[in-house]
Amino acid sequence: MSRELDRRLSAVAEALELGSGRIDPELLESAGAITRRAGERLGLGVEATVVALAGPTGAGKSSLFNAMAGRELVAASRRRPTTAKATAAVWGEPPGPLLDWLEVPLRHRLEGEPQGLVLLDLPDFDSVEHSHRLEVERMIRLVDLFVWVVDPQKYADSALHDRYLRPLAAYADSMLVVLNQADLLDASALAACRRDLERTLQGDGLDDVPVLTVSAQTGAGLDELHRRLAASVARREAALARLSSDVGETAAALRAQAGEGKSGGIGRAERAALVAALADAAGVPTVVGAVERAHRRRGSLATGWPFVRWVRRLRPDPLRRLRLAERADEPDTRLSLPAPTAMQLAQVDSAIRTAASQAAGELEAPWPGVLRSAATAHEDELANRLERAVAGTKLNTRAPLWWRVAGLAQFALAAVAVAGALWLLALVGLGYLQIEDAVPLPEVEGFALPTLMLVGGAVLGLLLAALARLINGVSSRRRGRAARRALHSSVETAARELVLEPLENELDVHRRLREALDVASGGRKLRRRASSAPGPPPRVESPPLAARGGAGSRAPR
Ligand SMILES: Nc1nc2c(ncn2[C@@H]2O[C@H](COP(=O)(O)OP(=O)(O)OP(=O)(O)O)[C@@H](O)[C@H]2O)c(=O)[nH]1
Ligand SMILES: [Mg+2]
Repeated sequence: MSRELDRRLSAVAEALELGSGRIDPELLESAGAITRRAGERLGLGVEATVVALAGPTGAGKSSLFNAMAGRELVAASRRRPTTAKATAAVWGEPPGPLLDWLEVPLRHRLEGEPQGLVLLDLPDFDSVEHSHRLEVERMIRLVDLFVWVVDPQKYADSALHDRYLRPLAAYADSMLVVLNQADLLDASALAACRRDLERTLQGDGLDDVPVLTVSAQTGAGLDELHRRLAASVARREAALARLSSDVGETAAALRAQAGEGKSGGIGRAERAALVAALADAAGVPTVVGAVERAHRRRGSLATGWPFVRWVRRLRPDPLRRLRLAERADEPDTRLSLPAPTAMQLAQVDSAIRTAASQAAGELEAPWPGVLRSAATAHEDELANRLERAVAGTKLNTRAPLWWRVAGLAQFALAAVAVAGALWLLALVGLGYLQIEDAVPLPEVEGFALPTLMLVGGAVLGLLLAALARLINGVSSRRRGRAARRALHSSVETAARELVLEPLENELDVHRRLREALDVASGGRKLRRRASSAPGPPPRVESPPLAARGGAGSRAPR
């Protein structure tokens, strides 16, 4: 049982770590305090069982304490309130460290059975003395068994039921209710009183808690109380049962924050929409356009008709203008892509939020918010990261081999045309000198060779340029598509690192948190919740259990 409790405590510790920064910090803090205390109590061993006598003033706690001890250890009187400090009666060797941990300085050692019982006489919780109440609530967090001592007048006291019993319903296994001063009633009145008390306890969600009727004055019923306490001490399970309830309640409170709904996931559509929005904002369409135009421009410079190439040269290279050309030399130069528009930024934001809410699925608060913050945590870095993604993408700007061949052919055809032109010019000069007949004029199929050279060179050059232009048009689009694919994959990597992985990480945290809390609750929660009807569900953060005073101000859910 102790090993099982250890396992559940580790699970709570893991849950606290996972929940840190995600779920209600106040809840985490009180859960941390409860588990720390549980670890401490477990570390002090279960050889001793700490039983506290708690109840309203004048119920007879001190009288009962003395009666159990068989000696007048503490003062019991008509003065209200009487007891101000907790006192311990210890049967057998006093467990020093445990009593130190309980911070009980007043200790009495008793001989006899049951060895290992540490009985505490507590102050009242309902007197004018605020310190009494604080002391009671401090002890309630620490002891292994509560014996609630009531009397025929005060058994239905609302402070007792509202502030203590009902909120502690999860600790039913660690409780006993003693109706003291039984000697003041006759048998039928006592039975009626007891029935009424039991009904009230049922309303508190404490149906299974044993009720004993005793008289500290006459000693009636004390044997039964003694027997029960002795049995509990002998089993050495009271501390573990109490701690188990602590851990179960803590786990249930934390589990409520992990929600019941199923988380979603990040589907292909959200991923694609996100990448598309990011690519758009990163200027991918601009770059793709530049790749296409640069290819056409370079192609026409390499293969176009040589006599008009200079026109192309007048316009700048689109890739160079974006500072995307020759990136290998200076990979860190800033690109000069246009900044994203407000519309593009809004689309990125909306795509991120859609992905986050898709990931959240049916999860309840705080998880949609947690996921949204995770997804948007790196929004500031996005612009830079996207620019680097674009700049770092390898774009194919190599000149195809055929450009060289076509370029040489264009050069040759231009040379032929120029030669033809010069020849014709020379003929004109000779004609002017009236000696053209001195040089024979070769003809081909009836056409003069120089004319043929000029016209043929020019026409073939233009045809070649037109054909090359056609081919370059097709391949520029192909290069554009390849560039888009490469850029999208770079943008997707950035999206994964800055948006999707943080989201997946949170989903993983949530899954592990639930698993840890399922281990931590150890199956107790469901059983108890089911049986505690018709009363309200136990308040986990009830004042006596909260780690700090004032924690009762928080709504339980
Ligand atoms: N008749 C009768 N009187 C009792 C019994 N138990 C206690 N008393 C009396 O009730 C009065 C209060 O008893 P205490 O033991 O001081 O009560 P307490 O619960 O310790 O009170 P605080 O210390 O003020 O919280 C005393 O006068 C007791 O004598 C009982 O069983 N029968
Ligand atoms: Mg007392």
